[in-house]
Amino acid sequence: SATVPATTGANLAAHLARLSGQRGWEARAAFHQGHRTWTHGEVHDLAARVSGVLADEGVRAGDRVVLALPDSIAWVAAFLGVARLGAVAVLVNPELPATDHAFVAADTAAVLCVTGPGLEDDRFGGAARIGADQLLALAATSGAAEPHPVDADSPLYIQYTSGTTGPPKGVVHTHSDPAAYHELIGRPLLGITPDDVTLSVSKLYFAYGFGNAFVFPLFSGSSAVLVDRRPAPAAVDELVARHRVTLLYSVPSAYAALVADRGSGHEACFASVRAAVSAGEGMPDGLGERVTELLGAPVLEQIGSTEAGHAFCANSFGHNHPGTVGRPVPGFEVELRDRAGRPVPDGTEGELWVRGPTVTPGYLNRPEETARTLVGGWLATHDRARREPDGAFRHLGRADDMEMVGGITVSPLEVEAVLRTHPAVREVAVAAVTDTSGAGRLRAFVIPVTHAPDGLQEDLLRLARERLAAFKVPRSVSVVASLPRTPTGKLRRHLVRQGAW
Ligand code: 3SK
Repeated sequence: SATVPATTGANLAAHLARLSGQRGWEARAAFHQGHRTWTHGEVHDLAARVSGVLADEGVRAGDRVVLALPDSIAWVAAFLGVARLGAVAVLVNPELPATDHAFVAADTAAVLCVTGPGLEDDRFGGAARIGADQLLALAATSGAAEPHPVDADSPLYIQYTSGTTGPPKGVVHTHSDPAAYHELIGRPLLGITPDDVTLSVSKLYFAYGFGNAFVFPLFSGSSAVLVDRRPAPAAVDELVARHRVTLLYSVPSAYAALVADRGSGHEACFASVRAAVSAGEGMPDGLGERVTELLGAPVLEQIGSTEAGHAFCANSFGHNHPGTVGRPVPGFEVELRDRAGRPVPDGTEGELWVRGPTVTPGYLNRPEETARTLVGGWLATHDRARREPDGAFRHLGRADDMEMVGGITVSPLEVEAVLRTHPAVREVAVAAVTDTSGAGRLRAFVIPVTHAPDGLQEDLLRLARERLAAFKVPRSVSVVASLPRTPTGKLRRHLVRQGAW
């Protein structure tokens, strides 16, 4: 950026507003919330006036502003309003406990927090606070602030990611990243056009949801349905039918819930869907076929990370290899390395390392973590995978997923795959849980399809004994109502190990 002068053209909010005008999208639907639709023109006009309110509240270029509110038009306008000022939006889950919000506000030294309902307390420490409703009410009579000139690599937003240990880390992304998500993934791989309608089960404050339901619609002139909470299966049916959704983005556990309790075959409410994108973790065997049967559309699996910004491997209509996360997104390089960071021979399992245009410049305030994770421009994802002959990657779990039981390493994914073949099992997680003697014992936790049939636990243990080596057979099986997952659907195996969720 030293040689590229800062311009308002590089400012994401200014760029998107101009794009909408140039392409004639002003009167087209951009976001649907409840029974109201906002057009692209209305969104950019509202965002410009929100930037005026934020400037009046004292927000300046480079300041951090926490957005702690559910997916809504207020979220969209606040993000673009912050971007227009050259300030940095900090995206957080509004449902986090107060201590987590306090941590994020302090870590980012936020000047202002835009909050949703129920967050009126003083959890954000010294930062000022404005409610989303008040922000929109003030915007109704406010003028717009001028877009602030920025470099393409000026920070635009920060998302938090939790490691297996230590506090969450703030991942920084820049003003040029969203255009790259669309130019590398949304347009070429998903073929998004102005006629598409998106429903993303993953929320806007996550990397997956941010690209799906905010970036792609604004860069393509299409629209997205915004829902404040993760929709239950019946709500997905209703929203897809009402808005004639064409692109459904979800995660394997939510797809499993969507297909559960249904007969076989296609259901008419899904007639508009042209693709079901899945990320967050691998699709269990057989689930992709059941989703395709129900929706009448292909399942396109992909993998990404908060640090990469969006997907770095993806299937597409032109090349869909079920059971894999697809080939590297053109523009990204992907390598498999061993634990020491050396490339592994083709066909062998290794850890995924990624290099590409949207990889984060680093973690906020964490130089050591940044140096460990970003080595020579390559991002260590800690995902294990194997390259298939067609160049697609088969995801084999997290590098930190292996369990030690009696001094022997066990892949919980292998045990889970066996237990999942039982027709009464909807979801399963296996982990080594420390017992009162201090020893790690393999334990399985299952969510049944409906209610647990009599003798389910004994059946599952019998199945495990038949199919697995003795040291891989769980000591016990517990029926649970939920499993600890990130909102993008990844299992929080460290919480399963602690038996605490
Ligand atoms: O969780 C993922 O694998 C993912 C996929 C696409 C975009 C972003 C993310 C985090």
